[in-house]
Amino acid sequence: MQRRKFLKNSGALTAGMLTTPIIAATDTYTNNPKPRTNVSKATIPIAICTWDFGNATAKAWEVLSLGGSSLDAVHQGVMVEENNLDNQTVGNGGRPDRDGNVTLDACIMDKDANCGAVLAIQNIANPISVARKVMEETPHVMLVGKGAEQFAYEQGFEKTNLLTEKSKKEWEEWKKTSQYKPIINIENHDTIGMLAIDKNGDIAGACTTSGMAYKMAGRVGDSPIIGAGLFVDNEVGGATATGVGEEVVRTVGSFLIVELMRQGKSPQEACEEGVKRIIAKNKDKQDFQIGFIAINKQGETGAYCIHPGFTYRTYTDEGHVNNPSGSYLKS
Ligand code: SD4
Repeated sequence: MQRRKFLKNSGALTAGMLTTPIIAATDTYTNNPKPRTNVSKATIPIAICTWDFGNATAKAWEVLSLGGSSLDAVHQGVMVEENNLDNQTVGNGGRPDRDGNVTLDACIMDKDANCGAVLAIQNIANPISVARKVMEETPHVMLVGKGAEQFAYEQGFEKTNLLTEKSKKEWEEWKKTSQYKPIINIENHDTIGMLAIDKNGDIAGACTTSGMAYKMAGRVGDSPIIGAGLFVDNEVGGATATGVGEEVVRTVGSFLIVELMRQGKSPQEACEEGVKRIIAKNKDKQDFQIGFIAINKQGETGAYCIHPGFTYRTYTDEGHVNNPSGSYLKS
């Protein structure tokens, strides 16, 4: 199995940016808030993302370091991967479904719990931008398929052929031996989920993917589902997921991680518990990959992933915290 990197990229200190402890706001949902104590000094602004996407966090960092909002940071950050034709699991150049159509999923969520999503959209290179338009220009949260595409054209997005020659050739090869069966492919998971806190301490997140390669037409995973692939509560923190979306949807994974943080767990503890709950519900399955990343209001981060065969990976910071393009964690 080719080893993949599961990354936690941290935008961090540069000149003029102070580390300011952010005190968790009082929890308005319970009478017994448990803000974490004894946390290390917060480092904000900060941007983290799944996998090995240093260029994406560098872009997010650029926005944050100029005083931009966490919403703009995650939006522009994940767009780097949507536009990266070498990334065959996100945006333009993504692998198609089993019928040869590239269908994309994305969602975005801001500090005020505004959110927008597009599901199974075709012919649009930047689904995250359409998701943001859904959030900002419509009273809705989700638009799907043809409706999402139509909305995108109305908003001025261009029709783009997303199937690159490379992805087309690979799909044609796949058809020769696959017997046209959707596969739970374990090594084609490079969805980008990104979380950021800006200089005001406000949190936002974004998640975008072409989903599983050669999926059944119409299949949607967790990535565009608020609560599953992404969740932000500006009083507590944010989380986003990568891996087999069906498992994340079943456990409402990102919402779960944020709720665990609300109850007092650190982002790392919350990510680990989220993954372990999924494992516990899948004792008979040994062949899937799930990962979560999280940040809390104080600027602490966490990341946890399992790989096929249930090898747990606890990731440790490699220490590049002063590098805007991020510290990262390896499998
Ligand atoms: C999905 N969660 O569609 C996505 C796949 C993924 O990296 O994470 N790929 O199920």
